[in-house]
Amino acid sequence: MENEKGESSSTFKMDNSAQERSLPYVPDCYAVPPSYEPRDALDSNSEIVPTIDISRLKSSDDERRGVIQELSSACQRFGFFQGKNGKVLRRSEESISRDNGSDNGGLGRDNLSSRMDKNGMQVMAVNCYPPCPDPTAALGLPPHSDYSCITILLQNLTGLEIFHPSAHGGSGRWVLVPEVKGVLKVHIGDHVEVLSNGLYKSVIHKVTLNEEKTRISLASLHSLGMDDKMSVPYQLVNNENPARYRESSFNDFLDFLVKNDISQGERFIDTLRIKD
Ligand SMILES: O=C(O)CCC(=O)C(=O)O
Repeated sequence: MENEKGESSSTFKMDNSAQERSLPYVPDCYAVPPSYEPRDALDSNSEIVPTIDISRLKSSDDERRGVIQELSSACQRFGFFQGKNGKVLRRSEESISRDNGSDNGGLGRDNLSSRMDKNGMQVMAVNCYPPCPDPTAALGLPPHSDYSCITILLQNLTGLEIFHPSAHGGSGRWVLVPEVKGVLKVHIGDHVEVLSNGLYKSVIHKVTLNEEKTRISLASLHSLGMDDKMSVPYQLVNNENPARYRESSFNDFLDFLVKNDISQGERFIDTLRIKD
């Protein structure tokens, strides 16, 4: 459809964004809603975000067991780690599933890897966050978790913050992920929280803006196929430990996105939780 000037309603207008117009203030449409007020102040001690040398997975059995323990602990506490020196995806994926149970059932290394190899998807997101005149008034991305098994991320500047749920006696705290050269950030996604029946946490994260510099991040999300259901493996379920999540697929997640506003804090994984 065209207006009286002959412009199509689908025409993408250039030179119209807040950045291109060099606005010295944050327009209302970008302002952070009150519901995003930090649940607690940012923790400036970024040292606590674990950096793990993945190449040690190729070392002796003892060394390897040590790395798997470190990965497991990071996935339980944060749902996040920084991986250096390795083929991060394959090796961390294998270690995460191995630590999580035997290799011969629904959740083991071979099972998850072969499902990923057969039908798995990789989605690449290239995010560009222009400088913001008032970084306290807007966010690059609102708090969310990823509907993937894992997400691997590369950033040119700091800005990524993860929520550390057990900090401060359980009230939680945002932690700024430090920029360490040559290191990839690995997020545990909703799929792995379900696969581990809640042992590993799908990390809630958000992106803050920089007053002077443009931030760019490359996020590679790895998940099962569109209709492939992720469920809690029967090996993890017994009378004391019932299944805590319903099964779901990527397509179910997309349906949820159509019907809900995740910018208002809605999380798909919350709809999967089975109440006691
Ligand atoms: O830019 C970042 O650091 C995070 C990107 C992200 O969370 C996403 O693409 O879902």
